Amino acid sequence: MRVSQYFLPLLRENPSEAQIVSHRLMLRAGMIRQSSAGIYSWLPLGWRVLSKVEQIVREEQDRAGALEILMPTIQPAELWRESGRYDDYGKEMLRITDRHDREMLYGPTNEEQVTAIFRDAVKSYRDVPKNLYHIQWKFRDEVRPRFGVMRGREFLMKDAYSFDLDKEGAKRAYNKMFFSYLRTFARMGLKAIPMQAETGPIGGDLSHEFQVLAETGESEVFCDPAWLERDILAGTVDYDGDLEPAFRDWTSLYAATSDIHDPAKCPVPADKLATARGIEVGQTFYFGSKYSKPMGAVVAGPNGEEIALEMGSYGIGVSRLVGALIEVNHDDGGIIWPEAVAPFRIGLVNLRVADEKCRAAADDLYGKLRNAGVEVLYDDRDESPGAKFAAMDLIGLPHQAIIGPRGVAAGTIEVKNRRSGAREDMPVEGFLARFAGR
Ligand code: 5CA
Repeated sequence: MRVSQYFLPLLRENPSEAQIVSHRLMLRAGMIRQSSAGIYSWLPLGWRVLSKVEQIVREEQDRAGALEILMPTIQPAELWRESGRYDDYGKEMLRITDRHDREMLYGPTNEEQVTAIFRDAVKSYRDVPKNLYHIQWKFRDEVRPRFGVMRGREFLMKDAYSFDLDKEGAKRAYNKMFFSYLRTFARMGLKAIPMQAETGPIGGDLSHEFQVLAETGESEVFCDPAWLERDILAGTVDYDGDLEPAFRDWTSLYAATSDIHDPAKCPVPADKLATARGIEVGQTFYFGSKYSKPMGAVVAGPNGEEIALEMGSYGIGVSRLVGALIEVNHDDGGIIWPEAVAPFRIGLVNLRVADEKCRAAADDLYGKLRNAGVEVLYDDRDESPGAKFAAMDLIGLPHQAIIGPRGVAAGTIEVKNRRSGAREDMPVEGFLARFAGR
């Protein structure tokens, strides 16, 4: 993509409404624009990152055996009356009346909707277990939407729902999601620690919040520092095997949010306990028959007996993750994208657009990178080198390839690593071998 043809409305100044760094940088880097409080449009650069985050979430859900569906954003109120949550949910639910005076709502979550789908389609124990998920926009009329996409009113969530015949089955489903979450966040380069949690309005008796440690996190968290050494990607997760021993091992290390943490009962001595702030990027719940019983989601067992399905639900804040990624990956110059979610891998900068040789060299390299399928953003604008460097640092692509008269004469490209700041002059062929696999 050429910057001259892109839609990248960068801001030079810090927007006054943004209190935290991810919100500031997402506005300045032209990733999002606010539509109304807590509701955002995603511009091309932001949309690319959101899509990459979404794709990693999807791949790890699929790997764990969950099946992707897509449920609507607007749901009928009747469903929520069946579960008894219509009145309980209070002002956080956006209620809508259609032209026929039917009561509808913009879904804040989908337990009722998915339970109704399952109840109507599945009648026999043979068709269980299943785990259905979707990646869809939610609406919660938060009292204080703030911090940009971190606490929005409209936000993108991945929510999965498991259906099992008994508690043991439901625990197996829970374990699969638990490990798929560890892998999902690790693939984005995030250290997300599962913490025992309260279940809140979703209900149930087993729940973990996955917290990414960051100074600006909304929750106060406590954990065994040994958590920080763990790496889920170092091994493989056997989703067909018994995950319970591994689950026990991972959860044997202490980790709790301030809602649950009790210094008197904490097994880690106070001087060894890590205290930090966390951003909740996901939460898992096991709640048994809380929805299946009132909504009549039952199947016939092997002897014809009626079995109320055992359920769990598993959410990931997909749009919040984009903010969380920036909170832990930035410096004074701007964002520093981990490769896995970077909107483009390489930022190609032509320092001297008026120079025929520079232009030819940059165009040639751009064509070769594109042909090799490398995601490259090419700054071909007639701007000062200073402005171009600042823009590249701000948008945070992992590698910058800089073309100027000196390098063109020598047949080299200056390559800058955004994270380390290291610069190196590379021959064009060496550069292509490294980044375009030639
Ligand atoms: N139905 C369950 C799980 S599917 C559920 O709704 N869980 S939740 O309430 O914990 O939300 C799941 C995730 O969505 C949270 O962990 C958080 O990362 C994200 N999330 C929740 N509220 C917001 C919000 N207002 N803005 C951005 N992300 C949010």
